Order: sequence, then structure tokens, then C-alpha cells
Amino acid sequence: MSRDEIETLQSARLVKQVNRVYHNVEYYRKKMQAVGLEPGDIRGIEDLNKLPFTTYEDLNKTYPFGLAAVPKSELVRVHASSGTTGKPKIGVYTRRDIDTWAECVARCFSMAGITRDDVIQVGYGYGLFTGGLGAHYGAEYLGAMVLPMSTGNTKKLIDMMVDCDVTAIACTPSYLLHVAEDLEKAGLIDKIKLKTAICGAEPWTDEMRDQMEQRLHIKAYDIYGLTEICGPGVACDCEYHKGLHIWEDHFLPEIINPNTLEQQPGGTEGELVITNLTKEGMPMIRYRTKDLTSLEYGKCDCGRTMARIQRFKGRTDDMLIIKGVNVFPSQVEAALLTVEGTTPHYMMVVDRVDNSDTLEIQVEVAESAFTDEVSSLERLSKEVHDRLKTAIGLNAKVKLVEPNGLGHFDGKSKHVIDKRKLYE
Ligand code: DLL
Repeated sequence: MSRDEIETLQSARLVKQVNRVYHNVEYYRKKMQAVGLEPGDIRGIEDLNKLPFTTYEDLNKTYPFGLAAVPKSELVRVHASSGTTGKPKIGVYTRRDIDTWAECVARCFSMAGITRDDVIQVGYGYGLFTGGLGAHYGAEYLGAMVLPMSTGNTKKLIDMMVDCDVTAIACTPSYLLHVAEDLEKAGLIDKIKLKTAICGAEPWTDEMRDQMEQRLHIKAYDIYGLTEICGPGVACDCEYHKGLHIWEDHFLPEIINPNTLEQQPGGTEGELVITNLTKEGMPMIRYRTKDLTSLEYGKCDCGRTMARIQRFKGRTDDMLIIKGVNVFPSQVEAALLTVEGTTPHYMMVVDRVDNSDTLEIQVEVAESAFTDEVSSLERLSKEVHDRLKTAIGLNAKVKLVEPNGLGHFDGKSKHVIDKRKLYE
């Protein structure tokens, strides 16, 4: 499609979507009324910047189904990912939303050269996380054969990769490097038929791509998405790796300056904002993703005309992605507050060792609980570990520190040391 054709389609879909949410979602209607807007004021994408933004705080206030634009009986699926200390961010889907999502993921896979002749392992987690089922439905939509491996059993993944002549894999980039290492150790690199990897859910670098391509003799592609919009499959890169093509017929992207909230022109960095043009279940209108990047509108060397999301530069909030799991320091803090004998003085040290993310939580012990008795410190350490496991779903190494041992800073204290340097 030419830029004109894309924009004409987007405008028609935006007008329809704004009408739907105005009439079906009280929360959106009130937000529009608060700024004096009626659906008729939105005549096309040129009027997009009149619409109020939607944020995580809106999702939190209306949790779980307050932004649904259809009756509950029309909803067939719920996915979720961590919020801060509030409620999880959720996405809900109608039957048609599931099909649209599968088609978007299938387009990504197809752009990466995957066809119905491929055998694909899905190594993203299945469950509330969108990665597993999202990739699964996309691969089936394409007609490929899917092995729903999920996460957690690398030995079985490797065995079946060899036995079933697996040709493609969808998983996080850090996990794929871990798989590469295990394949090397087992001397199995020459026994696999893998040719393509579709990696996403966390930021990764060109160096990581080079490593996986060289070590596994494959081509690796970058896939982006987020629960609130649908999950994986919002955008993916083509063989030229000059940005991730966003499926603009379903997702209307903008870049805003996160401070002034002004729309920015192509090529300028800022916060990515996405509007769901076709989602029925819980459409997001100008959703602030908190991901920092820029958009490139020129035609790509591959011939595709849909805009490309450029390298991610970070986030406007303090969300970390550790082993593919979204984690907020505020969740760690809230968990520590429930453990008697600890203080809210803590430091999260995130690193990548042997291609696997590690998380160490250093926490100051309260004066009252500080003792030389090893067994009671061990008990405290285990309790912190277990509470964190429940709160964030990760096994953290816990290091107890003596009172005032972390040093206190003036002003805003620093709670994270991320040694991975994933954003350049
Ligand atoms: O991570 C959806 C997904 C699953 C995408 C599988 C790709 C593959 P959430 O758990 O809601 O959804 O996390 C969304 O993860 O706002 C980004 O900050 C980050 N993210 C996702 N993909 C990429 C990527 C899934 N390719 C949040 N590069 C987003 C950089 C990514 N960051």
C-alpha cells in the first residue's frame, strides 16, 4: 500500500473505533467528554492528537474489564503481564481479535521466511503471558507444525529439536543464547536443522544477533509487542534489519515527547504510542507504551511500506525485563515490606552470566533483626527469597547486608544496577 492508501484506511478505521468506544465504554466516553470531544470531531488520523491518551493508570483504575467494548459474553480470552504494585496489565480478546492477532504474528513469521513447511518450537512461556499462545496461534495460522515447548526444560527442547528436525524457534533472545550454549556443550550443533529464530519480549542488541546467527547458523528476527495492544506480533523486522515493520492497518503508531506530550515527526525519538484500529475486546486509544524509540516512514529496502520502529532506547519508567519477566522495583519493595526484619533499603543487581539473566537482591537487615546467629539470618534470607518468588516469579539470589550497609543517598535512592547494557 502507498502511504496515502495506508492513511485512508487508518482514518476510516480510527473513526469507526472512536465511535465504538465512545458508545460502548463509559470510561472512554467520560474522558472524551472531559475535553469537550464528540466522536464527530474525529474525522481521520489528522485529528488523532485531539484524543486523550490511555495509560497504565487507566487500566489499573478500570481493572479488569472496565475498558471492554463488548459484552462479557463476547470475550474469549484474557492475558496479563505485571503492573507496578497495582493490578496486572491485561488484554482481553473476542474470537475475531484472536484471529487478527494470529494473522499479525503469521505476517511476522512469514516476513522471516517461515512457511507451512517449517517445524517451529515455541519456547515462550504459555499462560497469562502472551508469548506462548501468541506465537503458537500465529504459527498454526501460517500452517507450520508447532511444538509447544513453553519454558523450563531446555534438555527436552534440544532433544526434540534434533528428533523432529525443527527448523524455526520462537523464544526470548537470551534464552536462545542459552540453548546455543547447551547445544554446543552436547556437541549437537551439526545435528540440528534450525534456520530461523523469532526473538522478542525483551531488548536485545546487534551483537546478540551476530552471536546467535554465527553459533547456530541461522537468521534471527526481532519481534515486538505488548499485552495491552495484543501481545507479540505488533511489529517485526525483515531481512534488512532496518527497524521493525509495524502492521499499520491494525496498530496506529505515534511518537510523542513524554514531557510535553506533543506528537513528534518521523525520525524523532520519543515515547511510542499505539492505537488499536481493529481490536474489539478492549481497544487501546493512544496507549502510552513507555517504550522509547522513533519511527521511520520511508519505504524499506524489502519493498514494504509500513512504518518501522527503530532501535529501542529504553523506557520512560523503571521496568526491567529479567529472564523475559517484566519486573518493577516497586514490586520488590512491596514484597520486602512484608518480611519482618528487613528494611526498604535494597539494591537489585541484574547481570547476564553464561547468557542467562541473574538477579541479586541486596537488602539491609533491620537493626532489631541483626544478629551473628547464622541460622536466623539464613531463615530471613530464605523468607525474602520465597516472598520475592511469589511476588515477581523469579528466583533471586538474596544477599543480606548489615544495617546502613548499602549507604544512603541524598534525594531519590538508586535501586537498580543493570550490568547487561541492553539499550545502547
Ligand atoms: O513481551 C509480548 C511479546 C511476547 C513480544 C513475545 C515479543 C515476543 P509484555 O509482557 O506485555 O508483552 O511486555 C511488553 O516488553 O513494552 C517492551 O518494553 C518489551 N518488549 C517486547 N518485545 C520487545 C522487543 C510481551 N522486541 C514490553 N525489543 C514492551 C525490546 C521489547 N523490547
